[in-house]
Amino acid sequence: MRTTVGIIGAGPAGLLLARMLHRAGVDCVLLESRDRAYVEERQRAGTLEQSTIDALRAAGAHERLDSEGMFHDGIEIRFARRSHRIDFAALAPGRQVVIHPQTKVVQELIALNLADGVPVLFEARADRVEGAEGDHPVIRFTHEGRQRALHCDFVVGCDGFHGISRRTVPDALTRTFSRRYPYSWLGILADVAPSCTDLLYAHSPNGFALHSMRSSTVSRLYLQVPNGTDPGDWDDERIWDELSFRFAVDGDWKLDRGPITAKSVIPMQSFVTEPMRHGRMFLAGDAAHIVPPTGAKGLNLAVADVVVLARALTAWTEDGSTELIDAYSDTCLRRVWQAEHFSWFMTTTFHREPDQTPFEDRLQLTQLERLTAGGPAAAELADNYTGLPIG
Ligand code: RFL
Ligand code: PHB
Repeated sequence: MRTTVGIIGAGPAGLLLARMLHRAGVDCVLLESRDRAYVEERQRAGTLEQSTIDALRAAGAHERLDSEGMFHDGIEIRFARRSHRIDFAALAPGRQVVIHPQTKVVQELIALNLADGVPVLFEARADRVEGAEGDHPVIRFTHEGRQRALHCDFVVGCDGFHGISRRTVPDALTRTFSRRYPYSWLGILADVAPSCTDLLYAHSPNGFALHSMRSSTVSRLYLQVPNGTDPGDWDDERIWDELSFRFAVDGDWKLDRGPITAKSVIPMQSFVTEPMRHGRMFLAGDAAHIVPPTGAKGLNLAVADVVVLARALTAWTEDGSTELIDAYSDTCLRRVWQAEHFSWFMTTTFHREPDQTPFEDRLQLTQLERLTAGGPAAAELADNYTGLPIG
């Protein structure tokens, strides 16, 4: 099998890249280790920033986004029993975020790619990439029990944090940066109308909580829990009680409860590998970097990477130019580090360290006062949350 661009991984990064390349007339093949149903149902991100909205619209992958997405002009922040709004309309004019589940983005992109005849091979596991240093890289993969080869001009590793692409690069040629946080999130889906209008981020004496949503009848909520927590130790009543405590404000607001339909524990980690290129293999999305979900940046970064890469690969295909390809890693990493910083900042401002001191409590509250006072700190938060332009 032969193609111009061999893409490993049909998450949002791989699927959007395939869509953009196909529309630009660049031939590609997408290999995905899981089956279609698994990929379409995997619960992940919820919030898309302005540049992601723009990218999905430009790629003609916006039908469900525009008809089902819940657009928001702000977020709510709670601490010390008081509620504050970060008003994007005033602080970052013209920029919004939309709550639109990753499952729907992935479903729409799969349908569009298949309808266009883009080869998306499910249950096709890439085993290794060979010859990335030369002009003819090959992806060795297993499909329907057979070993196969995909010969390419370029390989793009969009295979997520646990994929094989990153491991292809010799250790001596990369530098990695990482941080593990001493807490995780317990995430739930519940059949109940959201009790908030905007996304709600809460700092409390018991740690962080987040109220998000999936529709007008389904809520998505998260609680900070210690690493190693077993979701089985948290029955529904205990989860709702703890969420109610962490969101509590003075006044008559209350958290509505409903049946919990899914429960999982999510670790928190920051990670970056540099550079995001090895010869003719590029890394994009979670394969190259991950962020703790507090800043809602992971999927947005994945989209920004592939927008930059699609442009570069299209230019190469059209006239052989390598300027954009050569700039890919540096262009993306500038934006990646901005998002890494923002995600770390949001995480450490809202979460409680296991051995947190009263002094650190006061520092967090002081930071939150600054963020919600409407001045430059609020403007910076709005700017980062709604997302930087794609370079
Ligand atoms: P993905 O989505 O992990 O897709 C990688 C794909 O590669 C496949 N694969 C392979 N295929 C073939 N051969 C192999 N050897 C392979 N190895 C792996 C996998 O099966 C998979 O299909 O990476 P991608 O495309 O880079 O997308 C990244 C996003 O999924 C991720 O950053 C976000 O979900 C992060 N995230 C959020 N991002 C946001 O922008 N906004 C949010 O609100 C947000 N909330 C979240 C999140 C992530 C969360 N979790 C569960 C980590 C909330 C949560 C709870
Ligand atoms: C979500 O809706 O899943 C979500 C929203 C905002 C975040 C993280 C997750 O920061």
